[in-house]
Amino acid sequence: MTRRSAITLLIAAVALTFGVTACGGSSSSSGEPTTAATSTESGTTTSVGGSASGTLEGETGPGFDIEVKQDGQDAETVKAGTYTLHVEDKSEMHNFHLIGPGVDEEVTDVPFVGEKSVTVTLEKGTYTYQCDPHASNGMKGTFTVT
Ligand SMILES: [Cu+2]
Repeated sequence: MTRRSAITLLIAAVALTFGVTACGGSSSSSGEPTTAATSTESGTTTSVGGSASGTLEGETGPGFDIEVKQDGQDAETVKAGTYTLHVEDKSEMHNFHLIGPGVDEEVTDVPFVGEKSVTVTLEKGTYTYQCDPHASNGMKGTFTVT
């Protein structure tokens, strides 16, 4: 429960960050630089709340297909780090579940249709993404984190 809450907070934080960035185009009266969100990169490498080192795109449905892409290509090998995992769930009969070292995240559940983003920290090892009801029908895949 508490872990779920923490994740929800993380999502809220990410959404907030994106929201602020999206609105940052027009000049605000506060004069606060919009680059503030990225300034943490020069800080120490912290494991909590750090900026994501990349984005992974997950897709499940509408057919019996599930995939994870990075930079528009099938993710086969991914560098360890913190990622924003953006999932597009195109069917009410599939879900998107990522399982691997330190991660057991059902990003979207079966009835859900739409898009969701979560932050995941990937460690060295093999990660499996799957649709739980249809994993035994081959609706799953893996990528390696190095
Ligand atoms: Cu499925």
